[in-house]
Amino acid sequence: MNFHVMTLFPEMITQGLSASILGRAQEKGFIALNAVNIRDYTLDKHKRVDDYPYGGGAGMVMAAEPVVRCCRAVMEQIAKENGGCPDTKEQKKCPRVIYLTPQGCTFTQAMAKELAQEEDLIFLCGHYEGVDERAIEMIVTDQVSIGDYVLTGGELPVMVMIDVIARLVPGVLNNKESAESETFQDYLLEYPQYTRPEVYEGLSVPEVLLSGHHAKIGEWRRQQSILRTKKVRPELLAQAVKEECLSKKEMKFYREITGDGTKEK
Ligand code: 6GU
Repeated sequence: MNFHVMTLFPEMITQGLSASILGRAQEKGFIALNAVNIRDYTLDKHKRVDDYPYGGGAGMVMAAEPVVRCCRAVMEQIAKENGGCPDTKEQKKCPRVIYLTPQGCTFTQAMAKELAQEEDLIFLCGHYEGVDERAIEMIVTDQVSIGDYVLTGGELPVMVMIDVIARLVPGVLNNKESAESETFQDYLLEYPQYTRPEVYEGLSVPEVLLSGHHAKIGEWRRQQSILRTKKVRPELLAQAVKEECLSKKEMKFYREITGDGTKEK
């Protein structure tokens, strides 16, 4: 899968995604990262990419021209790489162009799963007070935010999105890592983990984990997930119940801890 990022700070993207699992995934060719500098596409003689907002107000606005020209160049590059066969006149579908903005829909695991099906994704990182609306109208297919807070630009959000999407691409995680990738699948948070030593500064590992009794361990872990989700994300647990993600036994446990006897059958 190919990630194309249009930004004023390409080195921030390449460096930020070069370590650990995503670094390895690039080396092995499971994903490719193409960070493109929007400034390379300005026609301004002083290489400016921003200007004052019409109507006044604080800050600067990224001009439409460099953004649109940059996007067209990336699209052409993708078309060239995909359309190697001159015999087939087959029309490739246009890649999605995602604008990172606090004005977008909130990014979710479900959205990531859908985007992970694409062969190419183009991201536009805004800066200053935003991007000229005409550029957004012309090139953008999706507007995405990563949460209800304001960042200085789209670079950190795009790294978050690429990390989440990339780990869903086959080959990026090894089997062991991918087995652990089920969080949010059934609306429950992960259970607590422990490793050696058995006692650390007087704190012991829960007895059940040392028992070797796999069914009991599995049951305990699910209960811990339910307890944790109830404590910090009660709305997620409500979803889990609503979508019938809990077993009969787990529903009994749920009613015990919530004191909800109304659904007793
Ligand atoms: Cl995508 N961009 C900026 N600048 N701030 C954000 C955001 C995006 N998502 C949450 N806050």
